[in-house]
Amino acid sequence: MTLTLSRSDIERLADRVEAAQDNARAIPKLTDDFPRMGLADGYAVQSELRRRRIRQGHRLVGWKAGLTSKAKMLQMGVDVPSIGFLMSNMARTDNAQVRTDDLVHPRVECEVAFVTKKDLHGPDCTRDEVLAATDFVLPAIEVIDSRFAGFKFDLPSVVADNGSSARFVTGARARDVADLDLRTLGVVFEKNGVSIGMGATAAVLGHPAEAVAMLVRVLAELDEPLPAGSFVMSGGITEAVAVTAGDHVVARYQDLGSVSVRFI
Ligand code: OOG
Ligand code: MG
Repeated sequence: MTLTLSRSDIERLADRVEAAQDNARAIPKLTDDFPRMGLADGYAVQSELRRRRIRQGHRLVGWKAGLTSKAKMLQMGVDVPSIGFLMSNMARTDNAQVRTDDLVHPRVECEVAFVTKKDLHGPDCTRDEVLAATDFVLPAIEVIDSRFAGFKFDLPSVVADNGSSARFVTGARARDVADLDLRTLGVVFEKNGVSIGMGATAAVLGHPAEAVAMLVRVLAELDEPLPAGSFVMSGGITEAVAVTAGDHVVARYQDLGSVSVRFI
């Protein structure tokens, strides 16, 4: 991947994204000022942001795949999957409260999360390798929050903003992939008791483990492995839905159980 940004531009853009994340303030998408920015530039800014978060004392717990379903690609107008990093301070337990004041314009997504028990790496990683390396899967909700005004962006900008990562919530029940057909699991997504979406896990690149394999292949381009014990979100099955304080969101999965989150 070739860069168009200089090292000082990468740092300047990381400053912008970091401030927008920390202050929950929307900024214009980065390509408005740097129209030649490409995907590699986006990942260079994201990697700089990851180094800063680690320096600040947060622990890298894993990674997320994003824009891995047609519903999400159509909603965001981006047709290439992407990845982002997940830090310890983004994690919330089942039915936790999430403060909306800390976020610009949060949205929720229902996703299957993987926890790995073997290292995965390399540009040829396959779905079967992912399944063999999976310790267990969990039902999850991702709370995304683009830092770009109007939740409008292009691929390089959203990658620089760490794939809109903000919070993630996991259900308590861990399941072995050998006991499930991970391709055909249904999910009903509800807000305040009303269905806001439903789908099946095949919506995610045909099989959610395919999204994890994609993520490992992108990590290989960044010279990063996916170590054993990593937590990985495989991407929203349905469209993301906006939430505000007072909302209660539940994802009810076939065979995986439910996971919920409350917004205050
Ligand atoms: C980018 C992040 C997408 C997913 O699950 O597809 C994502 C965005 O839509 O803001 O997390
Ligand atoms: Mg997501």
